[in-house]
Amino acid sequence: GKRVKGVQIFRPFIYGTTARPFDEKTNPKPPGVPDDHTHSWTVFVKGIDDVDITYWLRRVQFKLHESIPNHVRMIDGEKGKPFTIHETGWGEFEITIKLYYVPESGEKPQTLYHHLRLHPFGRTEEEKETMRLNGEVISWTYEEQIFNEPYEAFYDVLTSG
Ligand code: SLL
Repeated sequence: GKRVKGVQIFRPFIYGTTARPFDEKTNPKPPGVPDDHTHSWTVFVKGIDDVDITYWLRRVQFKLHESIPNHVRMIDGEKGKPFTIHETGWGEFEITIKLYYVPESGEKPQTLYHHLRLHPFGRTEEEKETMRLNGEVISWTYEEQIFNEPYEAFYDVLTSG
């Protein structure tokens, strides 16, 4: 196919993790979760305000720490749903996130790295205290996917939404 010359298409998305400490009142530990697990967490890739992104992103591979059973997970896109994994654990580590685009795009997969945060962090004590009080550690990155001179068929997909 032909490429649309001189055109760049930007699509915003968010990736990252949200973690919550187990707590009898606010986040009780489900049965079967190992004793040494201290947190529940999710890792995700999604559109801003949960807008659908599956028309350009086909699937996402999450590579978790090797200590986690079945640590390489492939998630296929479901329209309007985030690409997400829910887990429990005790430690922080780097997650490898590989984006697979729809076939019309002709794009190679792209890899992102994200550090799972379980413990409150920030530049100031105030930022940490806010996370502590909210009972939630949010580590999100806002990103923009750039499609450079997309193929015509893909350009139609990107712009017909
Ligand atoms: C650390 N370098 O020592 C890191 C490794 C690994 C975290 C953290 C296991 C979960 C499970 C888990 O939380 N691993 O057993 O499913 O802090």
